Amino acid sequence: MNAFPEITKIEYEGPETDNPLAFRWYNPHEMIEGKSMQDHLRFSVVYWHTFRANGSDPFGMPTLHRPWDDGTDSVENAKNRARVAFEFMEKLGAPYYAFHDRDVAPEGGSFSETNRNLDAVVDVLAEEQARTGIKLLWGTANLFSHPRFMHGAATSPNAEVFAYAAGQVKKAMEVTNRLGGENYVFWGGREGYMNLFNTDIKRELDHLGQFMNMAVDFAKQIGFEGTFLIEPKPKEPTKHQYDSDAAACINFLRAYGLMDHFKLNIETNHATLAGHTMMHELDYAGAQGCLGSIDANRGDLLLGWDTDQFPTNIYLTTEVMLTLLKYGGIAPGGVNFDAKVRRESIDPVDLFHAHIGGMDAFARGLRMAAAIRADGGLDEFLGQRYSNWDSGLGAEIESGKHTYETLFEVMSQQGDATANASGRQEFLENYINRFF
Ligand code: XUL
Ligand code: CO
Repeated sequence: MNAFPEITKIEYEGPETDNPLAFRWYNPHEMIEGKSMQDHLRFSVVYWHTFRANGSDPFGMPTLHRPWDDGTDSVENAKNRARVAFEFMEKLGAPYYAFHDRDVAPEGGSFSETNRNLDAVVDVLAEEQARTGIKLLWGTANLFSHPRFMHGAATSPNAEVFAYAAGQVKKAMEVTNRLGGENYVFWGGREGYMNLFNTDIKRELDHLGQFMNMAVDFAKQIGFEGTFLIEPKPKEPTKHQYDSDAAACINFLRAYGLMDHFKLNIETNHATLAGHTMMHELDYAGAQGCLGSIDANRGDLLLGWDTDQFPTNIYLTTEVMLTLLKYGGIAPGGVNFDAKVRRESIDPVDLFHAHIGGMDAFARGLRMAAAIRADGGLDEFLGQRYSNWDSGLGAEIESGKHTYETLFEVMSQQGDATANASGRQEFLENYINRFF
């Protein structure tokens, strides 16, 4: 393959370089906190945006016409595209990729023909993985594009659609397992509702719980040892998705006995659509032991939908990396660029600019987060802020020695709680800015 003849391997050249096709901050083998940047970040390229997005939007036709794509839905074209994808990832130096079943191979005339198409392209993916050493971060099934899923997949009122979806996930899990995928993702594209007058929430959630438990059983059967991930998103395409945010997902996992088998794949633009920050979603998931992987992108403050832009804001990436480091890193998850070039960025080289920018923004965030941690000011402040829980009454409460009655007694004797200390938010914001 030589789809990008003018591009050679993207190398680290350092902050002083003026080469736009080089990394200024991402130096894969440089050690930070005792681990290489490559192992901290575990960058992953997504197949659906980078190799399937055509630039169309609700107002306009495709703008991205790739020279390697013959414009047909043939299996041959899909195989060729797979080889181009690996040339791109190899030149970029991304160690991982992720795909939906329908990104890589075309839908056939029947369930079985679709599966045969998939197997034919997966042969090429396996060959290319072996040739390049690039690995599969996660696989997933597209249970939202085809009209059969208009009312949902696992939450469809049509039992046969549930059955189709189950069969499709079985196949996608087998393929993920064959390719050594380290995780398997469920993003419930149409698992939600548009109108409560036609929806039985309880029955739909029970079906979704049953569907996920079937995945756990099947993983045991085929020896798939990767992590299952649910990807929260509050809306789009449905008005209200059941997996609306980290808290809703974790409640669902607890309710259906899935906490030992699932973690979350947290996406920046989904967090903001849910009215949260990315840092909030990561910290909440981490606190519950559910931080699995991230879909790295950003939205646009002025637009209310999932624009999936590449992350370039180093304040955001610093917050993300601070939180990932706090919970011991992201492996076996990764930093997966669920992001697309804009429809006006029509040249293949724009795919390189986009990914280089995202990787450098995260590498810089990692460096900044490590510097903040090395300085220790935040930890010191937190330790101080909660220190009255370390001894005396606080320690007694934490260890379970007290009840409402004993605490009523304590306050009756004491008369009031001791005075509060300042939260020092402005001081801390200024402190963080010192590192930029
Ligand atoms: C949709 C989204 C998906 C998932 C995988 O908003 O993020 O691409 O990441 O299905
Ligand atoms: Co995503």
